[in-house]
Amino acid sequence: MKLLVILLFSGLITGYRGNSSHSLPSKLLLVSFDGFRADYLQDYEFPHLQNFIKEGVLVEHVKNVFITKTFPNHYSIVTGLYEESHGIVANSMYDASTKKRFSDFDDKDPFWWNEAEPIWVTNQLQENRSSAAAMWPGTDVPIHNTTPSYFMNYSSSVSFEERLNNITMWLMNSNPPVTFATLYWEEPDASGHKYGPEDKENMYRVLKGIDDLIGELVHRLKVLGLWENLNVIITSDHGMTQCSKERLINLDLCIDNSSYTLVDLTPVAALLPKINITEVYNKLKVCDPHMNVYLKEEIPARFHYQHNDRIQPIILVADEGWTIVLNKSLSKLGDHGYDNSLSSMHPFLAAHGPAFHKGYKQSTINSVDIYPMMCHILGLKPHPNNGTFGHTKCLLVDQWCINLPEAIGIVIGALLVLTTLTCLIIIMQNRLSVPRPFSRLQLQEDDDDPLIE
Ligand SMILES: *[C@@H]1O[C@H](CO)[C@@H](O)[C@H](O)[C@H]1NC(C)=O
Ligand SMILES: *[C@@H]1O[C@H](CO)[C@@H](O)[C@H](O)[C@H]1NC(C)=O
Ligand SMILES: *[C@@H]1O[C@H](CO)[C@@H](O)[C@H](O)[C@H]1NC(C)=O
Ligand SMILES: *[C@@H]1O[C@H](CO)[C@@H](O)[C@H](O)[C@H]1NC(C)=O
Ligand SMILES: *[C@@H]1O[C@H](CO)[C@@H](O)[C@H](O)[C@H]1NC(C)=O
Ligand SMILES: *[C@@H]1O[C@H](CO)[C@@H](O)[C@H](O)[C@H]1NC(C)=O
Ligand SMILES: *[C@@H]1O[C@H](CO)[C@@H](O)[C@H](O)[C@H]1NC(C)=O
Ligand SMILES: CC(=O)N[C@H]1CO[C@H](CO)[C@@H](O)[C@@H]1O
Ligand SMILES: [Zn+2]
Repeated sequence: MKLLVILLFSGLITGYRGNSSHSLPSKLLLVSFDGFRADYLQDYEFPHLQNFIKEGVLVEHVKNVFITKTFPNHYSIVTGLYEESHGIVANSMYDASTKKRFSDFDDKDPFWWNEAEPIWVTNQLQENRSSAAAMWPGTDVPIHNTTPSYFMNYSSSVSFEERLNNITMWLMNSNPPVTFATLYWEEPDASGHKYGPEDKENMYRVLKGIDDLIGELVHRLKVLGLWENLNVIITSDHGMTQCSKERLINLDLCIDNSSYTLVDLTPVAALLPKINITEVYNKLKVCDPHMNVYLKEEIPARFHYQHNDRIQPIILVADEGWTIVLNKSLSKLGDHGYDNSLSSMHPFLAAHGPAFHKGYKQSTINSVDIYPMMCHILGLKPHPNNGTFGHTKCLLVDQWCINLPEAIGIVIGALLVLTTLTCLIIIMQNRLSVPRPFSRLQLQEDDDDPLIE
């Protein structure tokens, strides 16, 4: 009896101690391989990534935000906001009131980033938590006067190994602990631009290289004992589509370049007219059938790309695979930036760790849904955003979720069971009530037929 009490008691204590580790804040590493088009996963082999997915979750298509460029989409992932709401509306921007310019080579003025608060800043405002970044647009800028506690200035010449080494070192040995970390890599975007996604031979080689990096990442996390407890999201900012020298839109053939200031060129051009806007608009409107021309006020609502001073008075949106040029030849065979409803513009998302189910696949989410999911995992209160937490519930172990097909299945199943039961009951009732008249009849027959025998 005494032994039993002791056993029970010690069981309670160890159980309590063991599982109190759940109250430690969970950790999340967010990884982006720039320009990883969703259907590369179907068209090429990724043994390491597929192993990662087998033990985790996959979202096959992430609907990203317009314009489908690098800086705007990376900022939407970490803020949950459309571009018009976070203020990074292009890789090249101009602000008329301050006359400031922004480009991916000149991006360190906090002015551009301060319209939103990225998750690494929010995470650090919580007591005893820090953030770390092995690059990600904005992580080397003091946004709301805060950089991640550990970060690298952007430089494309730092190897993946060094980024991986340093981010894992920061995840292991820091006080207060790093609970949110980012890791960014320039490929397969750079090669996608250079060769075009239809160059299977070169893309095969490049994408095999990406899969090897994912293998290295998982191996490193296992060696360091981080694999089981760290949540890892692998995703991207946008896809890539094939361009061609046969599909050029030459603005110089339509309008004199002195009548506007060009803020951004292709595949979404941003123009600030120097003369009467209507005149510029009318010339561009008839310029080329493979390009939509919008006054700022008439940009389609589905783009969520209108309500910001950094969006210029006229934007031109090229059709998929078309390139807007200024009397020049084509410089790249692949590009992105197009309409975000095109599936070629979509990236994927895979995730692994204690927060995620194992072996679950979902067809789609929006890239703005990633932010509320990450806040949930980290136990942070999200800022107002354009994402929907419910869209990611099926990926998470601590959420109860029924997706639409499942719900329909359950309803149909229940109906089937009910009808079967009803039928059975009716049949049984008939069986139970029918035999009596029968037996009576038989009896009567028996009674009436003694003479036959
Ligand atoms: C923060 O960490 C320090 C040292 O690790 C500890 O003494 C303190 O209690 C922690 N504060 C909270 C609120 O957890
Ligand atoms: C990575 O860490 C090493 C060792 O601490 C350091 O010397 C190096 O500068 C770091 N690299 C970057 C890009 O910060
Ligand atoms: C980043 O660059 C700035 C200016 O060049 C320098 O002052 C700062 O120390 C660098 N930060 C890191 C983390 O390397
Ligand atoms: C286009 O460039 C060529 C030379 O490269 C020049 O001769 C021609 O005038 C230019 N056309 C326009 C419309 O600017
Ligand atoms: C406008 O076009 C002319 C010739 O076509 C060229 O010399 C000039 O650099 C262009 N200006 C701008 C701002 O591109
Ligand atoms: C711009 O031009 C249009 C017609 O070309 C004219 O109706 C309009 O009044 C002009 N607007 C300004 C501000 O000059
Ligand atoms: C996106 O979220 C922001 C912040 O809550 C809000 O101001 C904005 O209106 C939202 N945009 C849309 C299209 O709902
Ligand atoms: C029920 C449960 O999760 N138990 C775990 C509590 O923590 C210990 C030590 O971390 C684990 O070994 C138990 O499996
Ligand atoms: Zn990109």
